[in-house]
Amino acid sequence: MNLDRPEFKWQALKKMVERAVRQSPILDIHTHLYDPAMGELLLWGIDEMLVYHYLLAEGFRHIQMPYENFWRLRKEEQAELIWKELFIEHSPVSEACRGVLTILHSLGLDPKEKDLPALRNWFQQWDPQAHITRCMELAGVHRIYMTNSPFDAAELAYWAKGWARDERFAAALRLDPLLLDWHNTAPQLAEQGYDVGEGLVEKTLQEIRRFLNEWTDIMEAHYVMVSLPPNFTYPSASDAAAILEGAVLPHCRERNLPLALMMGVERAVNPALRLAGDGVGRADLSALKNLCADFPGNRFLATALSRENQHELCVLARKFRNLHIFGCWWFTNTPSLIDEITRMRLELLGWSFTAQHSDARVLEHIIYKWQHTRETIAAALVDKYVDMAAAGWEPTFKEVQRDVWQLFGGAFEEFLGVRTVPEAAPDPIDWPE
Ligand code: HDL
Ligand code: ZN
Repeated sequence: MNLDRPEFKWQALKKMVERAVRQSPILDIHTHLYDPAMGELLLWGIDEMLVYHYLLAEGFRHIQMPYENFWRLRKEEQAELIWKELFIEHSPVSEACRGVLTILHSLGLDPKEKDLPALRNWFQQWDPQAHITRCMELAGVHRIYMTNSPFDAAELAYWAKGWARDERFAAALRLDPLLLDWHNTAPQLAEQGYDVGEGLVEKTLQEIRRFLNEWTDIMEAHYVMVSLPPNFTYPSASDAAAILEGAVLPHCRERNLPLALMMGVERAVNPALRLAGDGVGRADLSALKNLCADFPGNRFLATALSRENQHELCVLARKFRNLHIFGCWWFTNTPSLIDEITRMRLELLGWSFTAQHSDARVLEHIIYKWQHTRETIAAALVDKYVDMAAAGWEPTFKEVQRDVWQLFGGAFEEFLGVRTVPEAAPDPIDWPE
């Protein structure tokens, strides 16, 4: 028996690391959640959880009806079908299924409850504000970064009215239509009063910068973001490259904002699945390398959707200190890949990365995505600290707290150059021993 294994010789160290990971506050730097003042945009409750596009993709593997027939069903009917196929007739083994179990269990509900209407009644009793606070407390999340699009009609209606912001919800300015579909987006900017023509001449690029400045101010955006297809290249003669060079990157330098590149998503691989129809492709990371090298005055956040990109992404982060990599995004947000990717990052980058973002689309998602991530990352960190201890370097609890906070928001704050944890939150490393 190897008494050097954590469960024996390093029992105290193992428990200390698990406690620090369990307790750490979290900045959730990319989600699709919204400030509670944005009403119906913030999804929550059992039906939204069950029609989450991750579960729809898995449910469609059992549901034989034509896709269009499914889409014509009411949301409650869609949820009933998913519940039947993935939780009653099959054990809920997938990560997204287990997520529903974790949420129900954390909220004190019985995950083996067969009666969906009873669960529905339970959620409907909650006041949204109280439910948000409860979910954030259960998840240990101190700040939620939204994905805010000035091209989304539903969202525009709220920005037009304005409201007293909930400081727990920070904004990020999403630019996919501007960079990836300029031909159809130019008229939208023109309608909003920007003097843009189809040609990306200097006047148009200046007007795009005015658009970016105004939306950065309206949203109080903390970073700018775009998702990119696997075949995105830079440099190139594309509209995206011209708009990046002539407007977005100068804007980010002027406003001291990082640009987040989310690489390797192939949209609408199966359009019939709607939001569940996007796929993954290995991205050409030379685009990221060239952007980091050509624009040393810009800071880049980056995450890659393909497992095959992860090692190259780590090595790029070693080469460019204006690059900060984050998260196990979407199809890599599974225990086996979070474990593999996090260990790779710790071994190549130390603490200078952000381990995870939830990508939550439904409020309760933050409960499962962060509980599962904390479990997986704690196991990896125990091994790493045991390795250090075995070489004579045993950490104090405060050192572990400091390190863990780096992975869950501290490194991101350093990269942003600002403390973003709300003042009301406890100082991330001032916990009781
Ligand atoms: O482009 C993105 O931000 C992705 O996260 C998509 O929204 C995707 O549908 C998703 O929710 N992934 O988790
Ligand atoms: Zn997302």
